[in-house]
Amino acid sequence: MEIEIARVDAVVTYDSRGRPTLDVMMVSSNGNVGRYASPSGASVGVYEAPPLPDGGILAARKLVVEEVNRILRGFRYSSQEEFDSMLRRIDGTGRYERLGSVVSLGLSFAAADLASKELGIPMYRWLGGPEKPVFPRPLCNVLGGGKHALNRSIDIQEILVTPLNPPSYRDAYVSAVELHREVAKVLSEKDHFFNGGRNDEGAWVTTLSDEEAFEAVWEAVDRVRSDLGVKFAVGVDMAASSMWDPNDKLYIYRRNGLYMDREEQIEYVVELVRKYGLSYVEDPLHEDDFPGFSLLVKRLGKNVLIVGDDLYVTNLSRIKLGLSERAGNGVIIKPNQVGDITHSMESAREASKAGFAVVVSHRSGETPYPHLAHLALAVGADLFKVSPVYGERVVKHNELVRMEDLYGSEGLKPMRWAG
Ligand code: 2PG
Ligand code: MG
Repeated sequence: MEIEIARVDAVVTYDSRGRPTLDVMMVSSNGNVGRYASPSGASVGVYEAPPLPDGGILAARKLVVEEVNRILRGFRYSSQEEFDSMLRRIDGTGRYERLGSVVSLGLSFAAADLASKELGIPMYRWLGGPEKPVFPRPLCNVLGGGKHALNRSIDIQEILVTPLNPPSYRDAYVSAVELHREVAKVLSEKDHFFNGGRNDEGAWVTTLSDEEAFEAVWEAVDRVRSDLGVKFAVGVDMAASSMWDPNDKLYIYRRNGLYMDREEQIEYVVELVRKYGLSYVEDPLHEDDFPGFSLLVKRLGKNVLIVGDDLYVTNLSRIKLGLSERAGNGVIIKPNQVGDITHSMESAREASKAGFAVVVSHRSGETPYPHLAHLALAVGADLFKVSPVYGERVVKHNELVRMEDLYGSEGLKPMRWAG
């Protein structure tokens, strides 16, 4: 079945951090409406597609309401690939340098939303997912620092948890919310300055040191385990590109006052993993250090996921390079890093074919759309990296809970690497 576009429109709105984005609206000739607004990052990889065209957000809107609307009026598509290849033709640069990802991803997801409404099927089915999918596990930021907390909390950007034994997405999500709440209780006991403050993603911020923060999270994990019987794996996003000073070739831990060269950073990561029983480490090294990632896989990769975010920026050619060098054993998929759904799905499939774990992830500045949840189901993601609280995140977890209730599930993805 073909979907015929009657009209495309866009309104300048704001993401959860108050940065401008575009709420894109696509209307079919049958009168259905698809919508989406692209999110934004704070720890942005240098190889990401640019979010906005020259001229900023107003130029982005002008592009949609004038040029794109003119070209897409009357355009028909019967698959996401067909729509996204049209999008690439309109852009003409190969990486959305002219449109920017706010425009391209806004259109790509609006087209997917529209198609699922036209066909009366959930979006993950439109994207080729099975009727009854295997669900990812939630991977939730509970204690945060780095750029998401104005560098006034811990130096490590995120301490993350993932529930190991709940049988359903609903139970897994509920236990992650419980854990998030328990972390606050522990912080109010241990950190006299704790005032309930949270960062961009709703993770708690603290004046404790990085190491004390790990202790606090483990304390909360132990309590939830004895109260509810739920076990958790604990991990980190070091977001090391944000710490890296390319001139001095040092990683800078601003609050702890530490400076580490590459070898020291590697040893520090290994030490953290061993000392705090970490099962997940994202971006332990900066975005160009493919060999460093390979080294960490050799040393830790049997029981620990070493995941590239800024390293790969969801880009298929960078991922191919990393797969051949085993630079990591997991990859972050953030659709706005490459600007359309098709490219994101190709990257996820390629990585998962090579045995890499696929982690579909939110951005720190999000929008209140659930669509990312459908991408995770369609690619059979292992983990769904979205904070457990704040409306723009909750809506994504709730979508998975709803899909599980409505269409059933083949269970949750196994945690191959945890322990
Ligand atoms: C990350 C993300 C999400 P940002 O680094 O993984 O947590 O942050 O969107 O700021 O890049
Ligand atoms: Mg990251």
